[in-house]
Amino acid sequence: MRKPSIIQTRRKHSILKIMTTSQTSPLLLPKYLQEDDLSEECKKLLSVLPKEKGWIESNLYKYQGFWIESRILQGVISCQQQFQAQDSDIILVTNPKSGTTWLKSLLFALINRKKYPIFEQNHPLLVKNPHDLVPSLEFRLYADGHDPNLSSSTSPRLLSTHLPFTSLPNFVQDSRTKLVYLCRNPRDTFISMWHFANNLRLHHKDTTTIEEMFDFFCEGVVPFGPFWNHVLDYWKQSIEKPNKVLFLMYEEIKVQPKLQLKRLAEFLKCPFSIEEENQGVVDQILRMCSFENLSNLEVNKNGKSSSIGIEYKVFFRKGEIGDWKNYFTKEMSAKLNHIIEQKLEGSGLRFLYI
Ligand code: PAP
Repeated sequence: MRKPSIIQTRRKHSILKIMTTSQTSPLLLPKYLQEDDLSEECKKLLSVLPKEKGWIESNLYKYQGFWIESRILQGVISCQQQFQAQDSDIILVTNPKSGTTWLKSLLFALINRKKYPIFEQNHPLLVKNPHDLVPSLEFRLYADGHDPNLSSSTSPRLLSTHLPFTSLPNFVQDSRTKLVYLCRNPRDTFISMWHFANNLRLHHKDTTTIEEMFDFFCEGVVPFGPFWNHVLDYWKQSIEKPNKVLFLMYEEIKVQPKLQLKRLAEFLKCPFSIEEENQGVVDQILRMCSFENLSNLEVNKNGKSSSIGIEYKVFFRKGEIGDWKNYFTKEMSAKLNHIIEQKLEGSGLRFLYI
């Protein structure tokens, strides 16, 4: 007989925890996690979706094969129904905690380098958080269920999503919209997610352990997970449609930043000229978007998102490769090695520096 999965064995335990955390006032939660203003359609759907313990909010729900928090579901459905992609759109896609904030800043600086010379006083990246410059479809633009009317936005529109490939709005798949996918090794992604969730969960009295959340991660029960399906679907698309999907890795950008930024620029058809290279524009962009620079800006140290109600500083922790080594036990490492081997087999994809 098959051993009961961690999900089954912990279900009873989860329900008890959910009851405890749901007693906390929703007013203490970040705005985007408050469930009280969900549409009736969304509430109805939630009542029939499979449910598990959430990382930040009480619950995660399984929708179209991936796990999602209730409030985000509304934004997902709305953008799936209403978003009309344009051929010139550029959409950044990531698993949460794969370096989204960093790549948003790089994309914005790169695409707008003529309009906003790098490091010029009042450059938007020096006074705004990258999430406000490259808005998320499901967290931001469609979060309240309404069509935000993006028709007047300047082209190219820079947007982002955490949606798995198969759940992207049809228009995105059918158009010439470019997708920039950023992947990070699962160990650091998990640790980053663990810290992020702890930060936002501080308001609840919760005693979730790292081992428990690690087991959920391995089972695929993590926002927008399973992690593997997310990464592998975009990996395959990047091989099949190299002009539509660019697959980048956090670790590669860390190790060869110039090379990867130039790759990104070429993919987006805005390569650096020799003149720009001689003037040091590539280095300037990398410096402006570095962890050191962004995390020390006033907006990112003390600012807060008005739309999603989260302090920007939670998006900047360490920004390093290999922090997982400070947390993983030998058992966790062996378990993840085994899963990685199984999941990536035959795909040609390899996680770096793990
Ligand atoms: P999101 O998917 O919720 O938007 P995301 O930006 O992907 O979050 O995750 C934040 C991670 O990116 C943090 O990683 P850590 O927890 O391992 O430290 C954060 O430190 C890292 N990060 C943010 N900005 C940068 C940057 N400029 N360079 C490198 N890493 C960064």
